[in-house]
This record gives sequence, structure tokens and C-alpha cells, in this order.
Amino acid sequence: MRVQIAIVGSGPAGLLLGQLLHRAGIAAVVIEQRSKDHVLARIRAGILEQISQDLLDAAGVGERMHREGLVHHGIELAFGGRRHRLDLYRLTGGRAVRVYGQTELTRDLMEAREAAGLPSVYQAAEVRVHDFDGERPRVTFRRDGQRHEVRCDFIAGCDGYHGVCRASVPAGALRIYERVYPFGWLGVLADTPPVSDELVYSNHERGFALCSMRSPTRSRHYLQCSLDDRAERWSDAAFWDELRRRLDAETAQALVTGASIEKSMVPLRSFVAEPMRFGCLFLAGDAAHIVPPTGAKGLNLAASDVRYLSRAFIEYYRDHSAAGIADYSAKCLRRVWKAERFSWHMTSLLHRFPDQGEFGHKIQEAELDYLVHSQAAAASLAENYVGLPFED
Ligand code: RFL
Ligand code: PHB
Repeated sequence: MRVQIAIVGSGPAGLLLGQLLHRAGIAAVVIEQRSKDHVLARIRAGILEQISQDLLDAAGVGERMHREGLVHHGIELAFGGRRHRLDLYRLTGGRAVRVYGQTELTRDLMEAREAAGLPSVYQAAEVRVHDFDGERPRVTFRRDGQRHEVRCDFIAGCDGYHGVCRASVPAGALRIYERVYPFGWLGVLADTPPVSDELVYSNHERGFALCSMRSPTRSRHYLQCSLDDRAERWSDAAFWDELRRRLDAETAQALVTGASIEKSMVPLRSFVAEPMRFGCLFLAGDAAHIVPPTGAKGLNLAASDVRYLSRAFIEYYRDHSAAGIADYSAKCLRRVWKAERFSWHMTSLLHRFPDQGEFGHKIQEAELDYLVHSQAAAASLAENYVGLPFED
């Protein structure tokens, strides 16, 4: 098989890139190691910045997001037994975020790809990328016992943190920056109404908690937990009890409990691999960087990489210019590091760290108090939360 772009991975980054390229008349194939159902069963992110929404519109898949996604004009911070609202809309001069689950967005993109009859390979085994430092890169894989080869101009490595693309780059060519946090998040999805119209981020002495949602009838909650904890060890009753204890009285009272649909644990990590391009191989999304989920930036950063990458490819084929390709890594990384900073900062502000001591706790309290009483501090958080503007 011969295509212009071989996309490895059918997460949000790979699928969105495929759709944007298709609309520009560029031929791509998506190669994914898992099944469609497996990809769709992963419950992950839930908050879309405006730029991610705009990109879904540009890809022609925004219709259901506009219909079903919930626009949020604010978030709530709970600490010291009270809830404080940050009015994102007012603080940013009219910007907001939209609650729309990664599962839904992935489904919309998969359906659009299928409807357009675009080539995708699911359950591809032994996916390997070759010769990306030359001019004839290839991707090989096995499917139904047969070996396949895709020849292409460029490879887009959209295969997530554990993927094969970053791992195939010679170690000396990569610089890794990493911070592993001494805790994880335990997440529960349930068909219960959300506690509030907006997300509640809670800093509590027992640990961080987040009350989020997927719809007016489906809630998503998280608890800070220790790294050696396991989701299976938590009964639904134990989860709801612990969540209630970490919320202010008003929120705790509004909490409606019910059977969980999904329960999972995720460790928290900050990670950046530099650069994001090696010859004809481009890394995008989680393949290149990870943020702790506290700032809701993971999925949005994947979308922002794809925006730069799709433009670079379109410029290359339409205008015969390699400028976007040459700038890809540097442009992405400027945005990536700002999101890394914000995600690290939100994580540091809201979680209890084993070694923070009384001093560290007092500093957190002071900063939270500053945030809700200073227009300047609140505006800075709000600007980052709704997403920094693009610098093209
Ligand atoms: P994805 O979604 O991981 O997709 C990568 C795809 O590549 C496939 N793959 C391969 N395909 C072919 N060959 C190989 N060798 C392959 N290896 C892997 C995988 O099966 C997969 O289908 O990366 P992408 O597209 O960059 O999208 C990024 C987002 O998924 C990610 O940033 C967010 O979901 C991060 N994240 C969260 N972000 C938030 O903003 N809020 C959250 O609440 C939130 N929760 C999460 C998360 C990430 C998690 N991970 C990665 C463990 C919860 C979890 C559990
Ligand atoms: C989610 O709904 O899964 C979610 C929302 C906000 C975050 C992280 C996760 O900061």
C-alpha cells in the first residue's frame, strides 16, 4: 500500500489528523493495534477548549458535540469547608470550555472516517516504523497472519505514551523531561446526576477530589489515591464515602450515589520528549508528552499538535513549502511547555503531597485564598484553563 501519510494510532490525535488531511485531499491510512471497541471503551478526558472544538468543526465532526456537549462558564474550587466559583467567562472576556467525553469525540471521528470510506487497519500486530531518517519511510505490521507494508512520505506517530514511534527513535536523539507524582487518581463513572452544574475541584486534608460529569445524568468523579492502590480494592460504597468526606458540606449533601459503570486508576506524570520530529517521523499527542489530568489539558494538547501538523502537511503538498514541517517541533513545544507548567501548577496547588509538611500546606491555603480574592490571579488561572490563544 502507498499513501502520503501513515498515521500510527487511532486515538483522538490520529483520528483528528486523518479527518483534517482527508478534507484537504491528502491520502492517509490509520494503523491501530487495538480493536475499535477497545479504543471506544477507554474512559478518559472530558473537557474541550475552544480551539479543540474549532478543530472538530474544521474536521466536519462537530455537530453532535454542539448538540450534546455542555458549555461551562465557570469552575468551582472547594477548600477550607467552602466552595468558591471562578467565573471563567467573565475573567477571560467571554471564553468557556465544553464538557464532551473523549469516548464520544472518538466515536464521532471513527464514524466520519468510516462514512468517507477512508482506510483504517485495526488489530494490527507488530507495528514497526522504518527508514524515517531517509526519504522512503515505511510502516509494517501483521494482520490475520499476513505481513503488510505501507510506503509513505511521512509517518505521524499518534500512538500514545506506550507506542512504538517514540520508542523507535535512537535514544541519543531524544531528550526526556519527566516528573512522576507520588500519587494517582481513582476515577468512577456513574449514571448519577452531577453534584453541581460546574466542575468542583477540592483541596482537602484527606486528599484531592474532583466532581466532573459527562451529561446531566452521568457523573465522573476522581479521588487522589496512593500509587500502590488498586481500583478493584474500592467498593462503590467506599468510593462514595471517601468522596463525601473530601467535599464541603453543601457539595457533600448534593452528592447522589449509585452503581459505578467504570472504575479505574491512573498514575500522575509530567513528561516531554524533545524534539517532536525526526526526519519523516512526527510525534503528536501523548506519544510526545503527558500532563497530569488536573488541568484538563491532555486531549487539548493532542488537538493543538494536530492543528500544527495538519497545517504543515497541507502547506507541504499544496504550497510546496516545507516551512511548517521545519517549525513543527518548536511551535508545538512552546505550547506544550505552557500546558505542562499549568498542569503541574494545578496539581501542586490541589493535591496533598506526602512530604509537603505544615509549611507546604499553609502555602497552598494562601495561594487558594489569593486566587479567589485577586482578579489578576484568577484571570491567569482562567486564561490557562480555557486554553491559551494560538501564536501562529
Ligand atoms: P491515545 O488516546 O493514547 O491514543 C493512542 C492510540 O495509539 C494506539 N497504539 C498503537 N497503535 C499502533 N501500533 C502501536 N504500537 C500502538 N501503540 C499504541 C493505542 O491503542 C491508542 O488507540 O493518545 P492521543 O491520541 O495522543 O490522545 C491523547 C489523549 O488520549 C490523552 O491526552 C488524554 O486522554 C489524557 N488523559 C486525560 N486527559 C484529560 O484532559 N483529562 C482526563 O481526565 C484524562 N484522563 C488520560 C486520562 C489518559 C489516560 N491514560 C493515557 C492512561 C486517563 C487515562 C487512563
Ligand atoms: C473529566 O471529566 O474526566 C475531567 C475533567 C477535568 C479534569 C480532569 C478530568 O481536570
